[in-house]
Amino acid sequence: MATALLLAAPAQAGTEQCFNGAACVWKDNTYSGRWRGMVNNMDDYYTVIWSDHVPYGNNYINRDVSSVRNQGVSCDVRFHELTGGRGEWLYFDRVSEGVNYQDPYLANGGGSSAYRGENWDNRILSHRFTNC
Ligand SMILES: [Ca+2]
Ligand SMILES: [Ca+2]
Repeated sequence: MATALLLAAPAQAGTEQCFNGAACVWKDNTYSGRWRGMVNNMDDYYTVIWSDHVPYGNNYINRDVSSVRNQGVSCDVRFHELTGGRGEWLYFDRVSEGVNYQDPYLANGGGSSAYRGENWDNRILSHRFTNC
């Protein structure tokens, strides 16, 4: 029954939440949990709220990112372990390149930088668009 199907449909989730031009981050693995899409460079995730923030508790991304996607249209992105684009980083191409543009599980590394093999779960604190 159509009405029941509509009511049962889950809220938009996963990579469909991400939008063109944005670097997207999720709190949990496999693009789930709280998320944020960002079209500008961000210096400090401790000061950036989740897109679906709720009016209680801690609304900030903090050091909680577990999966990422670069849906940048014209830029690649580097996710950094420290604020202000400092420290080690992971490199993701733009989604149009078809490979290396997202990772559902950062605990086993990801991206294409020299640090890709490290545990990146709950480690990212800033990002920089690059190669635009
Ligand atoms: Ca997390
Ligand atoms: Ca991974």
